[in-house]
Amino acid sequence: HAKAAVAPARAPAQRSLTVSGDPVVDLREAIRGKLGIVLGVTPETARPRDWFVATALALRDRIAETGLSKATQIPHKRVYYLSLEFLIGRLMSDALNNLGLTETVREALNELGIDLDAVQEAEPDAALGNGGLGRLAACFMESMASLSIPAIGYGIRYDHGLFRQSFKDGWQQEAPETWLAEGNPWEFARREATYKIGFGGGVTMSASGDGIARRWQPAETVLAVAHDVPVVGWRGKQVNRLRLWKAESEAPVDLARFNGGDHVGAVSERMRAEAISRVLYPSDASAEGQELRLRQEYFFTSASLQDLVARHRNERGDLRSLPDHAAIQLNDTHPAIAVPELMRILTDDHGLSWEDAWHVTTNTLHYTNHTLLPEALETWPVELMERLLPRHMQIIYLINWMHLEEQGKSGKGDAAHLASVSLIDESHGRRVRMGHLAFHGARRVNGVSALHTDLMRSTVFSDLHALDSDKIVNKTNGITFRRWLHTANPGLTKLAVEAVGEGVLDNPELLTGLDKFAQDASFVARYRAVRRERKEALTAIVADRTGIDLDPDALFDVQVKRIHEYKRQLLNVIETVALYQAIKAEPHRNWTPRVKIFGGKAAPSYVQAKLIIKLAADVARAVNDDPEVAGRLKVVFLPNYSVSLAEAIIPAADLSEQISTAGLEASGTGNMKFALNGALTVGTLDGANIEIRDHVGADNIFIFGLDAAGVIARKAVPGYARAAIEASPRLAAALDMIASGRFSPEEPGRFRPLTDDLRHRDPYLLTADFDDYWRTQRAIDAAWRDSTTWWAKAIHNTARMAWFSSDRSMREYADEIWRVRLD
Ligand code: GL9
Repeated sequence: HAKAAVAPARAPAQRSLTVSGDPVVDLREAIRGKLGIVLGVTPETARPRDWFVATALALRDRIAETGLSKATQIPHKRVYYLSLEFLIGRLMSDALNNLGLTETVREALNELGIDLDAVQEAEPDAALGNGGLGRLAACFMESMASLSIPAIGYGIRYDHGLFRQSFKDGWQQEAPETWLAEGNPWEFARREATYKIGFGGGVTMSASGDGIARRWQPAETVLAVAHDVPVVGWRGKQVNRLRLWKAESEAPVDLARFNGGDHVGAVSERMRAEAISRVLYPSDASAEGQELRLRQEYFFTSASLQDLVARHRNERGDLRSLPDHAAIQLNDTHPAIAVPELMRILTDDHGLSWEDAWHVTTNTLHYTNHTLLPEALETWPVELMERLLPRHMQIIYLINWMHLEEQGKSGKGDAAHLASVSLIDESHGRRVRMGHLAFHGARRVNGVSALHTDLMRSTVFSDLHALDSDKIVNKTNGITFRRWLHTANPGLTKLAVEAVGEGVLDNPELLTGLDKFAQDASFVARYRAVRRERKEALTAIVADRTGIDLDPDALFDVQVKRIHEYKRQLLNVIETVALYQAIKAEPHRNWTPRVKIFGGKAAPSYVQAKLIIKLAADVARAVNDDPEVAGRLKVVFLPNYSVSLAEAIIPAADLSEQISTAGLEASGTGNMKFALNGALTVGTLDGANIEIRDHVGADNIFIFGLDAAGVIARKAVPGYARAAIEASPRLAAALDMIASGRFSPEEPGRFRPLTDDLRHRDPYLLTADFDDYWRTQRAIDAAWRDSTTWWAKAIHNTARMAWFSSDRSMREYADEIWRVRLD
């Protein structure tokens, strides 16, 4: 699909890369040169993949030139964003858009007979994350570069990102993802930045001055080798880096074993080392507690801290000034081992006193919590920590002892309080609570929406919060408009520029100027035409990937996100079944034609989530094959949801499903992307939905169901699920139809685990919210038929979403958490 110019058409001439004085000619020749000299192919034999690599390399030269001109200046303070996940997706559209080179490169490729869109399609997604948490880290990196905040993101260079999803008879199949199979043209390998990461072994003690020096003697060492991916800010002003660590072995082959004939054993140590950066764990919002995961967490945290400590020593010398020049953000608890690791580096390796080291640590580290789901709160068995990280376990014990002593001194030494604030959970075997550790070691702790932050204060962290009520702050999530408006929806961006001026590209607050066009017939017509074009493009993708034909005139009702019980895709499927029954009962009523679009991956071990996908697929088959509902209802499950697919789906959506059980979705960020692109939201009062309602206005969003307090109250009522089903004949009928095997005639009992669970437990309160959801959906049907009102609401959504820019989030972090000055 067309990616029109929204940025300045041509970039200013570049210094040493300027040869002819004409940027199109220079880029054309640069690309041709990369093709021949680097890839060794001719334009005639080059595959789309070769064109992508050649174009990326030509762009990388230009990015490196911008980045290097700044590299000599030492910034006053840097932000270090530590994250086990960066769901960055494709990088070419970001680079082109932010450098203002989209049209220049399009022309350059055109002159070579090549279409830029096809080249962009050849780029694999860098899926180094599972979902919202990893995508947030990617948006934040882009915004920091755009705001010229000096920042380095630290993570793992996984050989295999999130698995590829396909379907076999409606069941999810997982295949390895291979984004690195042909190398990564964006990255720079930095072997000079290689660090040793220890595991296991023991701790030796020796007399030292007036005390005892402890030193960790690891049994095993793995190398962490830096690979830098440039992150270009808007208008190319600043280039930051994402530094991803690759695990390597010190001894690539054991020659003695090899010569002795043990050819496989000779490389076993290497395999064990390299396993650390081999694959992304595909679990989301659940902690699986495997040893390899702890090894990954410590590996990237230690490498990152060693790297930033070395940089600080080079630039400033004294480590006691680290908090003045570095702010470290821990993205969830995955890097929480940073607390004892920084203490270890500062005391054992660099000789700081415990007091000085604790001061440095607790003034440099900050922690973001992304979920309160109990199954997602990381804890590690003390026994495993002692075996893998013996020195860290000692340090944690000492931190905890001092922390609990402090409680005693301030008169809060009762056992229940101590058990609640302790870094060690003694109730389920002995386990280290990583959330408590991160909380205690951080200067600021933040939640990701107003509601979520309030719940942090009142539930999981309430006792720790009471000890220091300034520590928890809210930082509502955001999304980068460069990707989620400018490049995903160039038509809407062009329309906005024409209506309110070019300045909207730099200052999204100007979007509010669109409000006054909400009733303007010619503007509305163009806004609708943009949506129509995106819906046609999505219709083509759906036909290509599923063989299902959609009608672009129907209401496109979309739920795309990880499949999880608390996100309640099942509620949407049950409503679909109820609608199917209603249409069949009264086929001649004036039904609003709807297309229900689902997308998302289930963790491979999450049995219930996979069964929900299968139900959606089976319902889709029955509905789509039934001539009686043709033209009124279609159901699609789009395989292999990804960042690049999201960029095609979101601008084509009319309705955005954000229907989690209130209190359980910490924020959501997909909700923001849809509303910005003008989809109306049907949602619960959960996460950032509440703040979206506050910004777009209650008349421009469809809110239903229990709020967070209502959820807690309802769960206290015995037999609440059974009562709700008895009170709702429509819900009962839909559940009966699913339970009867109507959608799975070859295996009638297939969905009983789902329906039985709803009847007897329903922990996510689908039954409580069903009737209100149904009513709201029917109100949405009516609203769609009143098209003047519908499109006015849509335009109000686009106009009022500016606050959800991740630039706003990053400014708030910079001011209130990191204390870095912005120019
Ligand atoms: C999440 C929350 O569930 C989301 O509500 C939130 O928007 C994001 C970003 O703050 O973080 N926490 C979490 O563990 N995930 C989130 O999406 N899960 C994944 O990333 C898969």
